[in-house]
Amino acid sequence: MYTLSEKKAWWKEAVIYQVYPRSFADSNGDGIGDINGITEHLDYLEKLGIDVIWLSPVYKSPNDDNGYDISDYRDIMTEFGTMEDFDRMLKSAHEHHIRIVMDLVVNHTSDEHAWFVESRKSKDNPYRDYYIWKEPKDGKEPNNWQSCFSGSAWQYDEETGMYYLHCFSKKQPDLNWENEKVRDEVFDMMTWWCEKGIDGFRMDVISMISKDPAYPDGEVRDGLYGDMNPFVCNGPHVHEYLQEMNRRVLSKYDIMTVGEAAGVTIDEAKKYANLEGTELGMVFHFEHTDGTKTAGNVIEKWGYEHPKMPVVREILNKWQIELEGKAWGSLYWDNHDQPRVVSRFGNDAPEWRVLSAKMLATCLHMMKGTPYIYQGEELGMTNTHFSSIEDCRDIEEINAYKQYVTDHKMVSSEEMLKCFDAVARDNARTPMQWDDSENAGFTKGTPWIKVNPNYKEINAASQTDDPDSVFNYYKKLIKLRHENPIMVYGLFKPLLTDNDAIYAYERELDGKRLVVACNWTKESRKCNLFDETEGSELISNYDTHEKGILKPYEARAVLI
Ligand code: TEU
Ligand code: CA
Repeated sequence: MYTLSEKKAWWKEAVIYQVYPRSFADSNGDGIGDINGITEHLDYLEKLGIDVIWLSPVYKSPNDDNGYDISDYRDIMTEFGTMEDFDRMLKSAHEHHIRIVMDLVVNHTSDEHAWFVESRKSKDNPYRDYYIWKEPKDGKEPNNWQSCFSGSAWQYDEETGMYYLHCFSKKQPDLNWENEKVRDEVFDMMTWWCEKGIDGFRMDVISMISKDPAYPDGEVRDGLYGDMNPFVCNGPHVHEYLQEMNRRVLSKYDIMTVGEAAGVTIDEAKKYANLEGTELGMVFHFEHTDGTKTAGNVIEKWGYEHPKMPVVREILNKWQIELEGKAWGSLYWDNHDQPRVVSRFGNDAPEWRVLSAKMLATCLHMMKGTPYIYQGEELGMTNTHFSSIEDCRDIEEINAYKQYVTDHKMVSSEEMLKCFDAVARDNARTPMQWDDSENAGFTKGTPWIKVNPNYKEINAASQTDDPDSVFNYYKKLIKLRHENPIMVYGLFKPLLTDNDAIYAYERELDGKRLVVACNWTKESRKCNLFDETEGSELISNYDTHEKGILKPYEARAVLI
């Protein structure tokens, strides 16, 4: 019999809700979401029942990458408000029994950060070694690495005739973590936020803070640049640095941490999120999201083929099984870098949207780990349509379009936009759909990015009081997690792994079994997992069931 094996922790029992402030709620009519907009909607989040908000970056930033390029870690982005607004939000969130987790972006800063402004001035500037500078090789870039946002990962700087590394945009120079002064600065800054009373950190690309010191060329996949990932992800000192961070900062506070671990393997995850707690609480992996994008791609990471359920299932089951007893996992479908789950893995046609959104929610929330909900996911918000590059706001899309369509003519505009409709990050960044008034109630001004035209059908106002809404289904899932330790701590066992339509598994704890089955297709399928005479149903997206059958997109969870 399986009994509790993990140490209990509040963040293992919590459900986390990600807010992307720019697109959440605009309180002053400038078209940009802001901190007061979040404060005004805490009642909504309390009603949903979430425990924690993960706040995408709100720090001072020139917004080359919507705040993931920070110019001052101890100040608030002008468009989002002031530190007083932040303090008020934090206090009010705590009064609503909601904790606040900050996004910690310390793989890189903005090129407008005071450290970088100094660093680029001269080779002997005291801040020079805060960043990664290399001499040209044969008059060119030090190696062939492609940045995550297209083009070379190296930027030549006239001032000193050297290149600096930027794994993301050229306005996001990478910090040099080998320099202990950098680590001191980062740990001081983290302590400053902890002292303010925040409840944790989501650490942006934390798996990338230690680079292979040889800086070798990478494999060329698109005919233009090389793949840097093997040399920047899970580098030689990353665990050492995180253990130091843990000793010096994290272990002193009752906070939660989640590392965004691009390129993480299961073996690496077991170290980052080890149950002894010497590094981080948990990590995000990308195998079921970015990892399933590669099938039949148009170019590099861009494609539009829908991943098949058995592929997704195999990945998720493998992570469930292998982390057991070794590390705590995180569960997510969506975030601000991913397309909308109902469009990607479900079916966003009007007749199936609600059913498939609920099915996917069931499938994820009944697994082992801490679940994350991305703003609008609880409404079944969908991908949008990009009719031209003018509709796009994300630097990743804009740069990729320039590289592959405009400059190198490797892909047609139609083909690229088709990829964007399927996987672009802006799908997640269209404004939150609050009601059916103009601009979905997001702003009284002109929104910084187009509102998804389906806001009249899909919005919070029409769902909060409708017992059959996606919103109330998520609310129920969250409540169930709070009431049923088996959902949090139960052992995961896969079921029906040969079935091409049904994703099924069970959880086990203290002699009880929780059986979960989800039909990922729009056809009825045979399923003999449930004996109608035994157990009690925790949740389903159908009111009535047919014996031996799962109806289209039907999901059931039964406690036996
Ligand atoms: O994302 C890291 C990352 O790997 C992303 O590039 C993501 O997987 C990719 O865009 C999907 O195609 C983090 C942040 O979440 C992202 O918003 C930032 O742009 C990036 O780091 C740089 O800070
Ligand atoms: Ca605003």
